[in-house]
Amino acid sequence: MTATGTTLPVKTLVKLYRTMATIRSFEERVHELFQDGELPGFLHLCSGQEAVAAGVVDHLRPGDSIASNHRNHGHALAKGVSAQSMMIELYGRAGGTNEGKGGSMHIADPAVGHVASGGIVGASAPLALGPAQAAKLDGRDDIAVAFFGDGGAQQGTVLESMNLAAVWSLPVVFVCENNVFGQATPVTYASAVPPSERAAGFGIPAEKVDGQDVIAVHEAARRAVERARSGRGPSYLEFTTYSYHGAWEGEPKRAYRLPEIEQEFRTRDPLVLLSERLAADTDDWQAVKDGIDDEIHDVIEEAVEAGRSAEFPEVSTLTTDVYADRRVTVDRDGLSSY
Ligand SMILES: Cc1ncc(C[n+]2csc(CCOP(=O)(O)OP(=O)(O)O)c2C)c(N)n1
Repeated sequence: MTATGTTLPVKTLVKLYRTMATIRSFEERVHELFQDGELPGFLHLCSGQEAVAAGVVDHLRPGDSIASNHRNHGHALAKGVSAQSMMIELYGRAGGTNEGKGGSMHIADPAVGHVASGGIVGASAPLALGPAQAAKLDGRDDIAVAFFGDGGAQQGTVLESMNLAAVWSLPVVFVCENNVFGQATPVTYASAVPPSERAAGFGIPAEKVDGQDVIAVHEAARRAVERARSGRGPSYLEFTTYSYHGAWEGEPKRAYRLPEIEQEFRTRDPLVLLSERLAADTDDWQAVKDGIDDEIHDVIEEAVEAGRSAEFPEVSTLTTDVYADRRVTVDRDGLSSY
């Protein structure tokens, strides 16, 4: 059955709902745990932005790669990183995606094609070029996606990557999540033109799309992914969206976030929009939705229990799997001097 006004089958919409609801549940639970003082670290939640992760990543295959930024939980969950291994990582425990040594901002799992995330704003773009170039050199039709924000879009690294991707005709999709602010700076204060308009300067096709509407995201992403996969080079997608929890957890003042801007996005919440659509197109959506929500609730609670009960990493593992200066020695108290 095809949903009204789109070529997407209902089963695809239900899958997109499941992905978005998983991300929302994960993020809202992380928010509570941080408020309760249970989770350490620096957390950037993506509640409100779920449609971008779900709609883009739905087109990707296991061999495709993503590189993400500090607001990375949604991208990782959509790409198939397990909620449990992510939650263990947020608790800083062994068995997490990065063995408890990376924390929220560094979640990655190359086994499912999530090559890297990080707190260096604008770093995802050059990181995505690596797997894209490798795929091209190997003659594979795998592609890579770089996720970055409207702040990241201003970075030279992103612009240089766009240029190189165009020169080498790499299979990359640049995805700018324009959530209005880069920390407290409105995008209109930081960017001379909407970020996607710069793509024309590199000969890269671009679209600016409603990031609250997962169907619109999905359709734009399909065009960009097909272009990359068929060897026609990079594309740039700018999705307008909003972060409900602001820039980071524990951010002291959010007065810069005008209620009317927030309200505009909240009234067009991506999960609500899709849910209304499914209710109109199917007879039993409420029952299906309740079942999905219950399953997700259990998955997230199991992940929290796994995080709580996992052990902290052994001190002896402190310098494994990380770039470490050979002159640093480790003793029982942690790092000793050079
Ligand atoms: C290279 C670099 N410059 C500055 C920062 C500080 N910083 C952290 S998050 C952030 C804003 C990022 O905004 P955006 O890319 O729009 O992502 P958002 O947080 O809005 O999702 C900045 C400037 C950083 N981490 N890295």
